[in-house]
Amino acid sequence: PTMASASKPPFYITTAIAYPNGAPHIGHAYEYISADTLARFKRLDGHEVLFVTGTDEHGQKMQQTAEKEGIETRALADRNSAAFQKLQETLGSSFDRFIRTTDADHHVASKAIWEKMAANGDIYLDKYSGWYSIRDEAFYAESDTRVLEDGSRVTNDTGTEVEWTEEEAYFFRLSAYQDKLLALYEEHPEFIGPVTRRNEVASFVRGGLRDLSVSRTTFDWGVKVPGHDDHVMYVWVDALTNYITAAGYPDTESEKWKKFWPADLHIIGKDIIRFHCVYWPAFLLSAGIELPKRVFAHGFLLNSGEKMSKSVGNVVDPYVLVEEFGLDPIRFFCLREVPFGQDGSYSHEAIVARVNADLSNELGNLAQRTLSMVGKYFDGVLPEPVNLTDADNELLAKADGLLDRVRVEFDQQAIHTALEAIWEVLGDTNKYISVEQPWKLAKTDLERTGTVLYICAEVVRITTLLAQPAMPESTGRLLDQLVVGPDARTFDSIGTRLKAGTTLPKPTPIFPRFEVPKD
Ligand code: ME8
Repeated sequence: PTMASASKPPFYITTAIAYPNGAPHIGHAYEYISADTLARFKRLDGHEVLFVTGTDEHGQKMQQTAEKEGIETRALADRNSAAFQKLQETLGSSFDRFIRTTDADHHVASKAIWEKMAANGDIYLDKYSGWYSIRDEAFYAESDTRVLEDGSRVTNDTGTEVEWTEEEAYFFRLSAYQDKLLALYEEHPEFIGPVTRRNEVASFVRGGLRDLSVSRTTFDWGVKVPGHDDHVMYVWVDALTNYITAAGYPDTESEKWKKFWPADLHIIGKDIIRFHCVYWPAFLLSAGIELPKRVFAHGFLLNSGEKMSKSVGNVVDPYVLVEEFGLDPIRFFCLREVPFGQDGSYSHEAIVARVNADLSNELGNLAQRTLSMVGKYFDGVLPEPVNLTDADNELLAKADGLLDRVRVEFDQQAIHTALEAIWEVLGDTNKYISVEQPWKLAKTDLERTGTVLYICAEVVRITTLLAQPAMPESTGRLLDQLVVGPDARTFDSIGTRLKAGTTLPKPTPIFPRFEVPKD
């Protein structure tokens, strides 16, 4: 966690923890980039942030995959968990902890919450018989499944295969929480975002809740149920618990716990809303633990409009994209192109179009023109702005007002509209520079030329500061060119101004243009 001013509350943000049963794909990368951007925004805005991500290593899917590969489950988990961590690092993710559910402290926390739920009378022993999807790690009512022509049975929702399961199991009294959950959605409408998701969850809960099977006895790869070594916890019980493990649970007297729990924001994908918005708050209510403030579900990333699948062969390796376009252009594309909370599509053409228009033209070109004219007409010394016109003041005021606008968007996880607002001001600045024409002014009025260039440089500084969460690396290089020091890059520096008289280095373009491929 980073240090921050005392006046702003700490901020705890998490991603889903991925199943490391295979290599990470672009969907995982999308979630990491988004959550990292939200975490970085809060840090730059003066909050002490705890950003947690990791891997969900237990359950039947992991054990089954390992058996197929002929290796120990632990070895599969180690290998793939490392691949997920490496992806995060490649994406520039600023996570504070990479939690693995096989970590010792996580087993302690999982047992502790289980014991609380049991002590509250919410856990009882019975027999489960019904359908289970190993792919989804989820139980399904028969009415939520159908039989295909080949005789196999799949879920209506996710299309994954289910198998008949009969075993002794502990159950969680989920049915007892229906009213409390409905009251939660009612009293805290902000608990689930986007809004449409809240309506879906509420109507699901209104339809009635059945008690949930929360332990398994037909395999043993999991957290052992306290006092009942022949049972392992249902993987979702321990998976969700990762969020409190990382905040220090069960040590509820610790600094960390007091500072960071309840979590401010769980970022997840739309396919796991029910687990996070129904089961998770019910477990916490049962255990007497405060509820997280908000769960936000992002959409799915589709390849040119099609769902990625191994059988279609269109699964995109995030490393290949980063290799081809560079990290920050990919981050920017994901964040700007896809309205956060909705599904999004990516294609080579769409990436090239977005990156060329917004990064290369609107920002890169503006910065490069401005800085090279400072070089050409002022020997690289930032000129003093004098006799500001209405147009100058108007543009500066827009840039100065951006932080407030962008903060409102970020607080609703509207990352795309936050970036849109920043780029709107860059658009205004590009119009301004083509109206003012400093390259012509330089022949007649050097003073006015200097003012125009100063204003442009100042807008570039402010917009670049605000774009840092999305593109940490390239904005850093651009701020270097503006001689904005490391201590002047947090958002409280937005209210300052570039110092006239500063010598700027010879600029180099930050955002290359891409060609549309022939095929
Ligand atoms: O669900 N586009 O793990 P997971 C965008 N272990 N997001 C996607 C995606 C896509 N194409 N495919 C998957 C799990 N995701 C559980 C989570 S949390 C306590 C346990 C998202 O590896 C998905 O929605 O299947 C989820 O948020 C994350 O990637 C991990 O998915």
